[in-house]
Amino acid sequence: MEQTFIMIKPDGVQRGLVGEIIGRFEKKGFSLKGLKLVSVDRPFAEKHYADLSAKPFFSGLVDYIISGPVVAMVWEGKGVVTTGRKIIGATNPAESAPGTIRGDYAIDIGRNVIHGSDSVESARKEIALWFPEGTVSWQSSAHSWIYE
Ligand code: DAT
Ligand code: MG
Repeated sequence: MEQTFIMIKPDGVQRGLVGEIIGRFEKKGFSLKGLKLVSVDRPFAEKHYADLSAKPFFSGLVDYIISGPVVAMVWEGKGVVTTGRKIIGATNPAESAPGTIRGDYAIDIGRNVIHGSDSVESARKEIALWFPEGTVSWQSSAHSWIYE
């Protein structure tokens, strides 16, 4: 089944939003397959955001991601990449709809609380980068109550 990489950024951890964010993915019906609290160094953060290395905000973005621990997660479920992005909301919180994580909990684009993979291919790469040790294979006992 489809998987996505979700990361609660340092501001989300510092602001005590970890439980709230995990709860939203859990209550939707997605399954948690990997979870860790980790501080990453500059080369690692630069690798995660390599596609954005030419952007003027790149070094500020990397400074932000390495400014404190982050919660790295793998979530699984039907359509989880696209639906995960909807749960997260638009990149700029000024444009994120209320009810989304960024719409409810963020104001500035450079403090937008959470990352989610933008495609199945990015998810595959990001999961390989953040979880080289692999993830956990299990199926929720609620599976048949969530999927028809
Ligand atoms: P997203 O995180 O929604 O996938 P992205 O991949 O385009 O967005 O950019 C990664 C992060 O970089 C984003 O969460 C916040 C920051 N960012 C993006 N565009 C920015 C901009 N114009 N100014 C400042 N920071 C920006
Ligand atoms: Mg992105």
